[in-house]
Amino acid sequence: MTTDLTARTTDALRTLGVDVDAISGSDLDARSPLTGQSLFGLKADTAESTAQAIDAAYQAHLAWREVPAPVRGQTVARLGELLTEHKQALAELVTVEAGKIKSEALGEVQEMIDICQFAQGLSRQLYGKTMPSERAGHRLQESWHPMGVVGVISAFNFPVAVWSWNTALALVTGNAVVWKPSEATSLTAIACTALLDRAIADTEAPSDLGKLIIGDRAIGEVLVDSPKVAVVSATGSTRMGREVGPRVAARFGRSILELGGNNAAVVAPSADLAVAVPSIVFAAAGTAGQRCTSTRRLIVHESVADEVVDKLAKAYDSLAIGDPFDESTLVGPLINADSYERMQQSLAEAKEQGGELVTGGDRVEFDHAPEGHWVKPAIVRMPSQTDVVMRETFAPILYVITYTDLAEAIELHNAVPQGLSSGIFTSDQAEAERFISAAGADCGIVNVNTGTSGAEIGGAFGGEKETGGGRESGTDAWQGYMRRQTTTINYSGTVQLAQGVDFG
Ligand code: UN1
Repeated sequence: MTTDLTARTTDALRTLGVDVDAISGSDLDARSPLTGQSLFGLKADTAESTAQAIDAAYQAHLAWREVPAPVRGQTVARLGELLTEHKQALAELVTVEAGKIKSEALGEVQEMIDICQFAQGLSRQLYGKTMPSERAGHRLQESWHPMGVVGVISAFNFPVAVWSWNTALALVTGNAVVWKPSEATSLTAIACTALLDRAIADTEAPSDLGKLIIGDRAIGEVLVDSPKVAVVSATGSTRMGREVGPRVAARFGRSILELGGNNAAVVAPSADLAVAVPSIVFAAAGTAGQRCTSTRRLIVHESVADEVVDKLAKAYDSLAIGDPFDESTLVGPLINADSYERMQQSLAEAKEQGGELVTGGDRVEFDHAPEGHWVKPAIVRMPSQTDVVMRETFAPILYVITYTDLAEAIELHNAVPQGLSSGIFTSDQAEAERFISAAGADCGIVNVNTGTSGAEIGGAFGGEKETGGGRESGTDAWQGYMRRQTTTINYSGTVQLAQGVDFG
């Protein structure tokens, strides 16, 4: 299996324009959760080569910031074209390295194409406001300028889309990017960088606009601490964000944090279960529960709880678990053994805290991949929102708790420290409105009759509280990659001070 997978991966890399011999080395293993084994060895970066990459990106940005934004948009548009052309090959690498099923891997690449198109449109819409001045013959305006170098730290679970959200916006807004991907997904990162380099060459943009650094946290620290990196956009655990956020803040850098979620779906008595159940199954068990937006808590009205749990359990029992390359598979492997261990640990704690396992939780073993870690997605009924429920376990566990009235559901919903994504399933409009109102769910994403995962790129993506407060992708998230400049222009030929101040 590993030999086949190595050959398949090498083919995909070549199709994507990667010089496989040039990346080979012995510093780091490229692994696949499909086998749990190493595919081949890679070269890694050092603190020194990271500092060089930052310097090169900084120099590239100096030229790039003077290129008109709509022209910058052409480079990103070209990246979108190359992604469209290479969609299959890149999705194949996403499956190999992150273990995503084919359809989700293709969806992730589609998300990249979408953001490139969005960013190109945006390149003509980096609007600044003009405000009326209180002084005669004066104009007051805001304009937006590039920040410099944007450092992107990304996680294994969206190995390519999260980079593209940041990179597409950072590039059209006139920045250069230095990317530190998860060590688990170096190959997809190498492939994306090859495509970006091609887009840069095809559009005659500065060659060092998109640098990649491969390796462990030590090189990430160089990125986080470098005063040349104006913005650090980091996706990962809240624990990681607790380190990155204060370190960037200590040097007055800007950070965009997309951290842990503990997303809940509320199921009201009036919910259309034909919509609710499949939506919850996708959000909770899809991607093997490894999205930051995965549904981890089900807050269900007591009058429908048994029926909903029963329907979910039936759906869970029919989920095809296995090789993500197989079209019929819906649940692929967990990323590694640690992830499996953490899931087992949480299930044991849930039991100690009064939980009752409804279904799932056991390992599914395949002869061809003894070191792979597949699990049956689990549903656990909990007596209340205990400690284990308050915490994000990055695996397919759905904790079920019941409520009696909507106010209680909202209270339970908001009681966790994280605030990324939420959803309510209801046919009662007043209830839906209440849930999305200021007095409702406290997340960055609040859906109605739609699951917590699978957001479109057009909306700003991110969450509150321990999720970190950052926003990426749609609407005005581009402002996170630019500095705002306020300008007063005096064309009156006289001196007039604001606020009516008289200075002789
Ligand atoms: C993530 O898991 O870090 O909304 C991002 C979603 C995807 C992005 C998830 N569009 O589930």
